[in-house]
Amino acid sequence: HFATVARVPGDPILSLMEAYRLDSNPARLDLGVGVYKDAQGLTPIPRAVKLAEQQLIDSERTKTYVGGHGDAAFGALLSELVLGAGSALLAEQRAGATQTPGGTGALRLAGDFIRHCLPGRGIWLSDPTWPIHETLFAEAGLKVGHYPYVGADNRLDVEAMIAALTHLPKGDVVLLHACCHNPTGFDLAPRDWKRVLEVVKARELLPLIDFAYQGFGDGLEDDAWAVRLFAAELPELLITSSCSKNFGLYRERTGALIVCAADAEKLLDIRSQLASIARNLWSTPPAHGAAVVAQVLGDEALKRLWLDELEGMRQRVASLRRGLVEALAPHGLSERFAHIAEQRGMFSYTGLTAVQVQRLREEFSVYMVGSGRANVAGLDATRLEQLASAIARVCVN
Ligand code: PLP
Ligand code: TYF
Repeated sequence: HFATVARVPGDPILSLMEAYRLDSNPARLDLGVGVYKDAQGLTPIPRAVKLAEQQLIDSERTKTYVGGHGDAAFGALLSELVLGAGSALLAEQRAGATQTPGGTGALRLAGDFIRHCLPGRGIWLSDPTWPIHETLFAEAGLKVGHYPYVGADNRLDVEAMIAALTHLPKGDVVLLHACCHNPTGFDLAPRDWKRVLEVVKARELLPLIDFAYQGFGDGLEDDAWAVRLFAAELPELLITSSCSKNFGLYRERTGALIVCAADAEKLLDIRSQLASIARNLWSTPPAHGAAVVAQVLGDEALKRLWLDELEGMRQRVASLRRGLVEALAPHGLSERFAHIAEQRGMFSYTGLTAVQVQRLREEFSVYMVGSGRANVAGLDATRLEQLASAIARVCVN
């Protein structure tokens, strides 16, 4: 049976983790996979999460299945976090969350929903985007296309993006990154979002907004600005929300697909479809991470603690961005890399070429993705000069 099964390459981003582990150079730097790290290079469990887990151990009475849409308290609290506590959509019961295994599960559920319920619609991704977007929607059977996002000069090209969106087939789905664009770190400004919204309305596009880094850009509320603008201005919207980064729950696979519909009745139709699709994918979602999030968001003190910790992560990355640009100044490179301080979230499209990335790895044990994407959170303040010198070396010759 299995004789014809060939081997395929592993995930290039996750493989970097392994290569880094095997590197014995004490000066090695891991700027590869997109997980937050603290100054010690660890990916910590937030204290609020740990406390919530301890409370759950004591209070949990059953492990029986949760329903197809998952933990209802989690769904309600996460929807508020994303759409805003005073959201009219929530009051009108026009928006609802279906709990999924991480943001990836939410994306796959959205992909299958589009193929089942909106047949013939293509999905359009930014060029570049998170590589899993490319394969996941293709696997879900959708026709995948691209709109320009970052130009050859490694700058956000809003004009090219808008021009391309203007020509998309009416009714197609456009995937947008809510904030902290992966892999580039280049985010749309509010005026750009408003222009995108106008094109979405004119072409009757359906936005699918991937929200994997809420709290890592300009702050928890500011990062939701575009999502809330679209939710207020459009009758229909899909949002995939991930708790992996902002709650540090990566391996607990915690996220949701939030659907905004024209009215409460239509939302129920859509949710019946989502539960039916999810049944064939994972039946019911994993409970633990969602219970933790519900515990944190539902408790004043835990929520305050979590907000502080999240803000600490955000500020650490922002200060590392500024620090790296400063450290590049003595090498005459601060202007060339000024964009690193302007980008948002963990990732930076540095503008380094594949050859330079390879040299950084082979000669300096600095690990980043071949596209020139660096996870800035993998740095620490005492290593900025080391990295700046290495970058200077590969940029000069
Ligand atoms: N979307 C983007 C843009 C991401 O970078 C990630 C990262 O992991 C995800 C979705 C999926 O997150 P999760 O780990 O929650 O599946
Ligand atoms: O882009 C990243 O690094 C994160 C983590 O298959 C990730 O989003 C990378 C690859 C993958 C799953 C998660």
